[in-house]
Amino acid sequence: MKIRTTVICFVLPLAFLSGCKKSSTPETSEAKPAASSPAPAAPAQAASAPAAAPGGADAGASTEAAAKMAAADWAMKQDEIKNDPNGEWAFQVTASSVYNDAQGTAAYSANQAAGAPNVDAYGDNGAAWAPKTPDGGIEWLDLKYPKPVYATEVRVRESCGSGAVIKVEVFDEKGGAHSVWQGNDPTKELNYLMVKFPKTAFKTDRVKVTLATNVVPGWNEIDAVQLVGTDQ
Ligand SMILES: [Ca+2]
Repeated sequence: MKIRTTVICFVLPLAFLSGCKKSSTPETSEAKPAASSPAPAAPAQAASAPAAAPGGADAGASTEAAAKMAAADWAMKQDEIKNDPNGEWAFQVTASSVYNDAQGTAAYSANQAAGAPNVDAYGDNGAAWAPKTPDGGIEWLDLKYPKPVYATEVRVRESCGSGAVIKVEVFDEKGGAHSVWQGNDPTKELNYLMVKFPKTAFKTDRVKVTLATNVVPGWNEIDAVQLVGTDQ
C-alpha cells in the first residue's frame, strides 16, 4: 500500500472536480491546488490585476502572474487557519468505516484525521482518513478535541474527492447532537469546508462530520478537522 500511495500522490491531482482514484495512471501533471486550471479559469484574479496590459504576450504573463498570486493566497490562507489561536485539532477520531480496516494510526485510519493538517497536495494520501469503499454512501467521522469551547466554526480539510460532506454536528456536555450545517458541500481540490454558525450556548469538545461518498465519485478523504471557539 505504501508504494502505491507514493506513486498516486503525484498522479491524482489530475482528478480535479470528480473524485480520487486509488489506482495509478501514468499521466503527469504539475497541478498544484487552485493554481492549475489554465484557460477560462481566473476572472477574479484578472479583475484584481488591473496593471497588466491586454493582449499578446502580456496576457500570457499576466495569466501566469494571476496563477502565482492565487497559489500564494491559498498558501497564506492555509497558514492562517493552521495557526488560528482559537482553533484546535482533534486528538482522537473514530469513523463509520476505514480503508483496509486500518487501525490505530496506520495509513488511512480514522486517526489520520486527528492533529493538524499534513497532506500537501490534492489526491489520495495515507495521511488522511479514507472510508472502506469509495462510493458506498453515508460515512462519518466522530472527532474529540482537547478543550471544550463555545464553538463558532468547524473547518473540514478535504484532501481527495472533495465536496462530499453533507452534515456537521457538534455535541453538548450531555452528549446531545446539534446540527450546525447541512447542505451541498462546495469544496474543491485541497481546501477547507468552512462551516460558520452562531456561537453555541454550550461548550463542545466533539464534532461529527457526515459524508455521502456516492455524490462525488472516487475516494473521499479527510485530512484534518478544526474546531474553532472560545472559553466564554
Ligand atoms: Ca492528516
